[in-house]
Amino acid sequence: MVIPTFNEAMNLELIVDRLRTAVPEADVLVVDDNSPDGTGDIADRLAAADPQVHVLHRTAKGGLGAAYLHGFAVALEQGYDVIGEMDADGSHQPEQLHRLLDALHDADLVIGSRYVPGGSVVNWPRRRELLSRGGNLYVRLLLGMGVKDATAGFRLFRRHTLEKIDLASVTSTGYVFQTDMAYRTIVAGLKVVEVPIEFIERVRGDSKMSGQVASESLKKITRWGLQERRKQAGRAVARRRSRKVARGSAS
Ligand SMILES: Nc1nc2c(ncn2[C@@H]2O[C@H](COP(=O)(O)OP(=O)(O)OP(=O)(O)O)[C@@H](O)[C@H]2O)c(=O)[nH]1
Ligand SMILES: [Mg+2]
Repeated sequence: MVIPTFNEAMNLELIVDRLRTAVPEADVLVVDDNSPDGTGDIADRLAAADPQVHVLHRTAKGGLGAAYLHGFAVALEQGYDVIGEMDADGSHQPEQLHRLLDALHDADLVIGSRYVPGGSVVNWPRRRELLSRGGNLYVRLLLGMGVKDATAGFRLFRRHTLEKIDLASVTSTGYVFQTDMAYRTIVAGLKVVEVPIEFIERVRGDSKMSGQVASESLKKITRWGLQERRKQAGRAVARRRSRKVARGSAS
């Protein structure tokens, strides 16, 4: 499980302990962007005490996507067959990870989803939920993707899924990274399965959600959506042409 952290000193130890207790066979890789609050030192202490906990120190805050890409590269190199994502702030409950593991036998990517039946969000102000639901609706409409919670960050990838996606070409740094990865998985012809989870708003520490992160999402999703429409239009024209050719050669 890759856990990206930026200023999570108040959360990291508890979440790693919960994860190691809930799923003892899971190894943990904390990817810290040189947090000024000392999260990296806490991660080092946890790693020194537990051989299944590892830390990747990065030099500066580079965004969630960049941290995950770095973590994935390390996990792939180490030979892991299943590589997961989870937030450090307690929003994703390690005790529910088994739900994702159970679904993995029939999936290339499993998403812990707030918006499938049985999924829920605890303690979000109405505005925040509307923003998240609106964002997901926009993604579904523009990209024509069936995924209900494309922005969710509690996930399990099979190794071959990450190998099939061209990770070197992923440039999304903020939270749009999640949508980007789900979209690429589907475009690669692989299977995405959503399982319901209960998402709990962070209790301690500050959110890293910002206007810049939100506007990166909006811009990228709009661009991909337009590209998708152009591709669909291109395919329709090609189909019409080939029908004409077929008719022409038949007469
Ligand atoms: N390494 C690294 N981790 C990050 C960065 N930005 C966010 N994170 C981590 O990514 C996870 C999700 O970030 P949050 O701030 O909780 O974002 P969020 O869940 O959308 O926002 P809230 O709902 O307000 O908590 C947390 O574990 C953060 O510490 C970053 O630039 N670098
Ligand atoms: Mg959070």
